[in-house]
Amino acid sequence: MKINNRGIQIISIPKIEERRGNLSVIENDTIPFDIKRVYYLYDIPTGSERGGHAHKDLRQFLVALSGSFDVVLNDGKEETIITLNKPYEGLLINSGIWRELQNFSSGSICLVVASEVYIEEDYIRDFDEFIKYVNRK
Ligand code: T46
Repeated sequence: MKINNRGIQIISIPKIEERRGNLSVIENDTIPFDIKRVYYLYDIPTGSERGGHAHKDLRQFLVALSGSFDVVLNDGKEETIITLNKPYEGLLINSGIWRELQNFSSGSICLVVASEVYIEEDYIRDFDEFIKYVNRK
């Protein structure tokens, strides 16, 4: 599964560097969807894994605000692992992509910018069901 195909893309976030420190901003023109929701994962215990699902419609943009973690992505055919570790770079995950987040470093924070509000019905939480869903499309 290639970066910059229809499924996933690394996007740079504008950075304003000053002697006082850096500031990065995500606006509607930074990512290719209107922002409807923002949430973040933090206080993640060592060895813990998040995700383990795909979305039917939701698009998301993930940023390692602090520390690092791996995102394992699967489009139903191929698997790709992306390490996020820069607060000025994010990973766009389009709909129909299975994702698992793992190898969180101590104190890491994962910011998620989402295209939709939370809807449980949008989730596919079973991998076999995901494969069937992808093959139907
Ligand atoms: C994703 C990864 C990166 C809510 O009530 N509202 C919300 O907006 C979200 C995201 C979750 N929840 C509830 C649902 C569950 O009871 O919070 C609980 C944990 O959710 P979940 O098991 O889905 O968390 P993760 O970290 O495995 O997955 C989340 C997102 O759900 C998912 O879309 O891509 O973060």
